[in-house]
Amino acid sequence: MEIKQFNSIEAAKILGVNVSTIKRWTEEGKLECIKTAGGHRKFLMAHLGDYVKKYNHDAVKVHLFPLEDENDLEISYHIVKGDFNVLIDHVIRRALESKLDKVQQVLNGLYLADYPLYEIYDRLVTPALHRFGEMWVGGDLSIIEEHFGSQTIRDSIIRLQGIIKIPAEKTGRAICLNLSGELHDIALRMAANILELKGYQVYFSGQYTSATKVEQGFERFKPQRLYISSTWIENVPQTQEEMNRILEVCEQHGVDVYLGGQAIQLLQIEHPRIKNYLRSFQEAYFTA
Ligand code: B12
Repeated sequence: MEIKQFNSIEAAKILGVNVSTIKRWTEEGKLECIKTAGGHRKFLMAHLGDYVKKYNHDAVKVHLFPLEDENDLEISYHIVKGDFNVLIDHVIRRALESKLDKVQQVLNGLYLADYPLYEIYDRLVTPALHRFGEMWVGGDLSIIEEHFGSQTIRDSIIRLQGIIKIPAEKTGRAICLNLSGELHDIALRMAANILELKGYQVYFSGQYTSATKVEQGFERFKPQRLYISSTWIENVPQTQEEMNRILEVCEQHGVDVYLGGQAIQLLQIEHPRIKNYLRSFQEAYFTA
């Protein structure tokens, strides 16, 4: 069995204090540790657990999230170690139970542990959502469970937005939309968060935005960029017509277009205003 150990930096992250505080607590005997032959401190889960039980009420500013029990400590271990596969399983399980706070803990925890936002989206949220799709197709998930799960994840992404450090000074303006008939808006929400992080003023129009609304948005808010996410298209010719109209409006207003989502492949999208087809949130981050 693997023995779970933290170094001082990881222990500091979990307990929400500086490394120097960790050192002091070990010297005062408040926090137990193992000293390696090289003189480094190593902490077992049990050491941190004992500390939390004894001193958690002494207003420790817990950095990752409030540690209520052994399970929370276990999750914080996987966060600090970046065990995304374990975290995906945990998030799926908790989301299907509609345990918003538990899903939130993981997203907030990863962000506070300094994982880039795009990594949280590409390595945790996207695979979890894809898994819901597979489970649903495989008959392992009812439609209502899939709704519970995806809505819980959607809400936790919106809440995560609350702790993202957004630059006060704006570097640009972007409109984010889904085409008519589209309900899948989670990827778009994540793209919007990435843009906000990069200093964009985002106008989030979301599900069911038609070409007419885009034109009104351009006139009023004068964006430089338009982000379109398309996951599912019911009527391809109709959506193609709508896309053509949107691209015409972009041409008139000098707006650059960034596309994402699997259903985009169903459309003809050769156009000088289209700057990029984005396959990940990492790409969205580095092209923003
Ligand atoms: C959640 C979900 C729903 C929710 C949506 C809730 C919401 N508010 O979004 C609900 C329950 C409403 C729903 C409904 C339907 N859904 Co649905 N849904 C899903 C599910 C599980 C997750 C979708 C999602 O958010 N994916 C997460 C994103 C991050 O992944 P992605 O779309 O692959 O995007 C990647 C890239 O393309 C990129 N990206 C995407 N967009 C953008 C945008 C930008 C700007 C950037 C930078 C990047 C980017 O980022 C991702 C990274 O790789 C998928 C399963 C799946 N494989 O995705 C099915 C899935 C998309 N749904 C499907 C279907 C069939 C439907 C319905 C038709 C079901 C029905 N019969 O009613 C309806 C259609 C509703 C409609 N009118 O749109 C199918 C689509 C199959 C197809 N391609 O034809 C899927 C694939 C499930 C399946 N395996 O069959 N769904």
